[in-house]
Amino acid sequence: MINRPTDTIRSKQKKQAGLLALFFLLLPVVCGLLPDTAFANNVSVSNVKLQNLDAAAGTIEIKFDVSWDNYFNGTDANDQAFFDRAWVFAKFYRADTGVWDHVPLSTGGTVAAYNTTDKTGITADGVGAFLKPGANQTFVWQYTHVPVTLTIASPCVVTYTNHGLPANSPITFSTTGALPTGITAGNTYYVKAPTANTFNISTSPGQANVNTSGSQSGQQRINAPAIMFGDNVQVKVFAIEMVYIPQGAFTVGSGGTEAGRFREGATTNTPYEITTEGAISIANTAGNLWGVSTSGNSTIGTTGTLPVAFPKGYNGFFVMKYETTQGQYRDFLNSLTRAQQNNRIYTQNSNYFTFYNSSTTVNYRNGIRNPNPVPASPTPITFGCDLNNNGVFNEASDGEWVGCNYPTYYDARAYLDWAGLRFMTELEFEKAARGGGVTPVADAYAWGTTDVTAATGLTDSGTKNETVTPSGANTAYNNPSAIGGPLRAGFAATAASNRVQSGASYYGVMDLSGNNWEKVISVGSTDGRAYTGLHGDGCLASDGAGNVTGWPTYNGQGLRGGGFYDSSLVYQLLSNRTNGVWTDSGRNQNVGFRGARTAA
Ligand SMILES: [Ca+2]
Ligand SMILES: [Ca+2]
Ligand SMILES: [Ca+2]
Repeated sequence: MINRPTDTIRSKQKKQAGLLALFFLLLPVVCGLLPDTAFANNVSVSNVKLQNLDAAAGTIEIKFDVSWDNYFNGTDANDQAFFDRAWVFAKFYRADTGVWDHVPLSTGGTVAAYNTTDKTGITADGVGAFLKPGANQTFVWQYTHVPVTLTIASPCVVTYTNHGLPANSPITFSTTGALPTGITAGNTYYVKAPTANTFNISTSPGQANVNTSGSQSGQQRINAPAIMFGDNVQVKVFAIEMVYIPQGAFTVGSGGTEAGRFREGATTNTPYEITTEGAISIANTAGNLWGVSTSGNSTIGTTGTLPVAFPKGYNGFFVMKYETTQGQYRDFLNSLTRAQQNNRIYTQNSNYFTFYNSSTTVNYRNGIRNPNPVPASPTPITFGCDLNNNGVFNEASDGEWVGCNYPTYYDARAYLDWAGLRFMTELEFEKAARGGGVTPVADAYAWGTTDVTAATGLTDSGTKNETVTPSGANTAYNNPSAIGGPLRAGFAATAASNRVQSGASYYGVMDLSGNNWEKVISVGSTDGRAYTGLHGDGCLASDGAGNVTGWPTYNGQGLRGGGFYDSSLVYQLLSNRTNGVWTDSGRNQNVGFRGARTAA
């Protein structure tokens, strides 16, 4: 079977370049290239450079290498190929505004437009790209295009954080989808009533506000210089390892004894086969999707319809190979404004652990920490990982590879919007775990069997090599005192481990059973069923909120897979729906998340 790599995930490289110098030299200017702090990460991005500035076109290339261990592929029981890719996206920083913004990607470099056969390339929305390992890859960044958000309102409000545009600045708009009614792509508009992060627009200087109506889609962009010659610009390239889950039929529910499990209507315990991305009827009648519980958190909810747009897992999709790690969440926080950061953490107190108030003690192995001192607002905080609690950030044993517990639903929603991803649904969770075309094993874990070996101790705590004792353990539960929190994402995989030993799903997705419970979109609630699976655009609201159209409130959330803290292993069974509906907006030491993306 597929051996899963042992490490996580995050990677970044930072490159500073004076673009005026670039313009004259037409060469990358290397200044301030950071050491590769992502050593031993599974995915590594390195040698990030800015090159080939074209001032007339307003473009510049971002060049980088991306690599990871144990690049794999296989064929599932539906005879469909699956494999891993890196989801790569970039952020840029303007020293004049002090803000990190998302880089909209264009073709023209070595990375072509997304190819539906190979599942590589820049996605149609320009938010990022799925890539194979390779050196000297290049994106084109059209730096005159800045992602913004528009309201559909009277007047229309444009949100562009720290835009710096004075009143009456001429601007145009473009889109990867559709602009709302009232704004025409390419027409000239004028900035009106600017605040730090927003403005209205008019069709002539000083004239009436433009109002918007109807609907919008895709990424909206303002065509104004994102960078100016002579600006000090930094670019970070992020990579997240993802697994492609191919199109094909699969089964939900196992026919076992799991709480709340799915079954086919009008049967006692027959698993239900998902054979379409079309609408699915939810009813306790033959041929329809139903569940064994109609009350509490394990409920299937009311009779109804799962609309066409709800991601059902029949069509192909990508899912993150690992739970979001603490290092990834740290990197996310470190690219936000202070106002955004403040809503994505629990405490701003100096020296405190970020997710836990009134303590300089590590709680349940979340080592994300505030510096000492925290700067006065509005200066952004630079967070670090400090699991070993010595006040020195991002050391080799500071746990940045550990699954990130404690984020709220809204924290996860913001992270996924920022990363250009989306939540997975609980149907996709079962597909990613069980595999397409696979006959369910009653009461199986994500690794496909009912066998389980619980971890009781830690080795190399907090490091990239962290593993557990006894040898062969593939999950933890009941919060073992010698562990005390979630483990390194993918902790059980070694170069020699098989699927059961590594705790891997059918497709090689790690820790779907156990470590942290995972936030999914629920089939059991009205709010969840309204989810349409649109992707994040890389940009957050000025208060740090994820703002993708159609993503539910926390009432649309479910939890799957169980966690280290639970007193029983039954929650880790892949069809367990004890918390299939989870209407909680708070933080929990036992809950994390991961992202997904629809594969066209
Ligand atoms: Ca430390
Ligand atoms: Ca998990
Ligand atoms: Ca957004």
